[in-house]
Amino acid sequence: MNPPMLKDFPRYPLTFGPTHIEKLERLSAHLGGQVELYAKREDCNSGLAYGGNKLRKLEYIIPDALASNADTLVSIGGVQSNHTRMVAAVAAKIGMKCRLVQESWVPHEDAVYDRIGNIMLSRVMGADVRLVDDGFDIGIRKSWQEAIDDVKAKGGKPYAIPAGASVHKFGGLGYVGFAEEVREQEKELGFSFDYIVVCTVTGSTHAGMVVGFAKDGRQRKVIGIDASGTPAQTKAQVLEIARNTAQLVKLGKEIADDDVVLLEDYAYPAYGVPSEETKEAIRLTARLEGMITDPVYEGKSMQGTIDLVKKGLFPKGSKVLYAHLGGAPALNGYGYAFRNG
Ligand code: 5PA
Repeated sequence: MNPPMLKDFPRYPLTFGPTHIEKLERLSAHLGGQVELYAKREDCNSGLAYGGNKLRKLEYIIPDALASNADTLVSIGGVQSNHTRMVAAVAAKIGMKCRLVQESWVPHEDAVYDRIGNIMLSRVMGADVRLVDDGFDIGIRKSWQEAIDDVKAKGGKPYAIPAGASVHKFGGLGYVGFAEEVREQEKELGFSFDYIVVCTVTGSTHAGMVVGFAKDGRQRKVIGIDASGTPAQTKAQVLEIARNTAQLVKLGKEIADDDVVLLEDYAYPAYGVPSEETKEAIRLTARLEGMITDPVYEGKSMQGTIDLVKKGLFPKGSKVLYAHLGGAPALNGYGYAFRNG
């Protein structure tokens, strides 16, 4: 059943159901034990090609795709995009074709970067994968428009899904549902989370959470960790999606500029390129918790989480929920960086 805020929207189930919340006991203790860290495992949310945050969003987009009588899902991302892998999986599951534009968003060289991990999975699932030489940009892209036109020219019926499923009219709904789900789980746990940490790039994950948590006044407790390296554009996109989504779900409250908290300190040196500190955060989380994060997104938000605990940003006794949004397949593209562990 849909949560109350989403009762008016059709949902096509792609996930197992509510995602598990687990305490990161050893990581919390390692960081001094003053703050309790928990992870909500969006990375294990489905049997579709390793799952991840895009499935929550696509659950509210696919009914529209089916109603449009399309036969081809068309989407876009970087070479190691998790989002395009998820679109390929969903297309396979619902029996549609899939056309993917994979741009050169990441200044990263690894001999097999375009052969393994996410892009390999998309190819295995039968997507028509096209590599394009354009650089990083979270906005609407010419290459994507051209792919849509090309599908049409060849007699197909495209259904267009933008980068990260974010600036789609229903792109923010899935993570409104996340907030509603957390509220239900908090009743069972017997406590509420003081902060929620989320990795932010194309914006609809963060935006949906802002709207969902605005219902109980916690939107500023959602701490976005920018991994785009273009935080002004990302913040503007989060705000726009949050405002559109608030209208759609009839939130009945305005979303203020300051409701979007986006920390810019962890995206360096560039989108898709891990810093030494990001790599350290990935190793630490893997060695203390057996939990795998990636160099593009979740490793950066984990680095941010660890740094904020160390700096004392979270008051003593705080309960912090780290949203683990998936992305581990991309780790394969960084074999050289982790060649010694
Ligand atoms: C992505 C996105 P948003 O794009 O909704 O802000 O989510 C950021 C994010 N964590 C966080 C993981 C594992 C992600 O994959 N990935 C994009 C992709 O193409 O994969 C949209 C950029």
